[in-house]
Amino acid sequence: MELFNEERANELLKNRIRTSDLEKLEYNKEVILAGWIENIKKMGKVSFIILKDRYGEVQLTLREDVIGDLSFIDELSNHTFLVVRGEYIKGIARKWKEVLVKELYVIGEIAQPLPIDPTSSLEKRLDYRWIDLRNDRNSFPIILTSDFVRYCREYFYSNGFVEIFTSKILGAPSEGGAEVFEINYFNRKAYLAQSPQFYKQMAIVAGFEKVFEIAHAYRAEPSFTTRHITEFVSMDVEIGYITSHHDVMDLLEDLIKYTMKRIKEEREDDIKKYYNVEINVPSKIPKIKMEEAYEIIGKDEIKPNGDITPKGERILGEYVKNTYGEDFFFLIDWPWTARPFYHMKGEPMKDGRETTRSFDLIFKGLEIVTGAQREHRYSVLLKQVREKGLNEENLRFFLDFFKYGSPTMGGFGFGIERFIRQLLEIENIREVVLLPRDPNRLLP
Ligand code: AMO
Repeated sequence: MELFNEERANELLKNRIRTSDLEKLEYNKEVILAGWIENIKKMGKVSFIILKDRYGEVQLTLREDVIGDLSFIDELSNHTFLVVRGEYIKGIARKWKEVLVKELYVIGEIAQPLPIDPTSSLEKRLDYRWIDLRNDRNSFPIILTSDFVRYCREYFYSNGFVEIFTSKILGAPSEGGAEVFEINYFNRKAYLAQSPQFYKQMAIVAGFEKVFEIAHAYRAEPSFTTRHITEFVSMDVEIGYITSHHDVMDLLEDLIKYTMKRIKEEREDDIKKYYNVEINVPSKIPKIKMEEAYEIIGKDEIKPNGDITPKGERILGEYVKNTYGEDFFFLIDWPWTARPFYHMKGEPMKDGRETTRSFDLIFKGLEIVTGAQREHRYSVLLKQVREKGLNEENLRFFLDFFKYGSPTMGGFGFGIERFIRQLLEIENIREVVLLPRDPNRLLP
């Protein structure tokens, strides 16, 4: 049998079905399948190939009395891409559906040997991500991310949101000077957006009432942790005419409940199969004030500016799980010293420390969202810029947004990779990303 015939292979590909489509077919039908070889078993006059595509696996049975000499099998190896025509038969294999091959062509040859195997380190797997992701467990977080983003869009579109696309090339850093990538923009300094913060707020000033954006954000985060990448997908929301940050939390809680329900409906079995994790749709997301949190975690887990350590987040996560049985909670009313200038100030703490109308959402002990009511009053905002010791001129364009009137507003930034990581209880955030970027990793 000739293994290479581009014209015939292309002809077959036009009528190709997915391996999972076999479920809907009756036996003895002719089918055309394509995919890569997962395994080859040579047995003499009858041989077997396990063919895999994104949707499943099928056993190809090759019989000498049907297609002649089988010696061509020696030229095939695992991961060779094939297209085959054959008959869907009621085979004897229990694990696989079976197709008796009538025609078989190679559509993609492989270089030997394969550079990775299931025991390879994460770094090595990421070097050869395109092969790594042929594995169903490894590709699942990417597919789940796609589902999750779709559920979010369902929610936003059915609740009157406008999807916006803000520029990722900025004239001034969007979240302060540290951790910003500087770029050369026609011999001027520009910066990659750390978040769409300023522009989503501008959209609200411009009269849009509810906006969202799902897009990359960039942070020159030099730390090598399992929860930071230099390029992440931020789901940003901003809404107008709010009365406090609690209105923003109500929206986020509703979004979490909706999307967790959709994940449970459509993906519970796969999540169990690949990651052995249960999906708990929250019934009520508890709120803990920062000043209460300080008492729960103890002094060692509080940073000088009033922020808390990752260990502090985990302690609180366990406290909430034990007290309320929930995986999510809001950590609210953060001290002014730990929040950016654009957050609106709130009621002082018992000890007189200034707070902000802000929150984080913690999921299984890790921050996945930051949000707040924004300061929309021009003179107060200007005062806050000065209080933080920031360069007023660099922020002039942003301050100007508020000079000509503005509604009250608030919103949040939601780290999609962090959410998926926590949901599947994956060790390293890089495993959730198609092509993660970190200080060492620029290729592939
Ligand atoms: P913040 O800086 O807390 O807030 O970012 C929001 C969320 O984005 C995710 N995130 C990251 N994920 C992976 N790698 C990183 N390096 C990384 N940095 C941030 C986290 C985090 O909770 N403008 C505000 C949001 C707002 O107030 O609307 C902001 O950017 O999940």
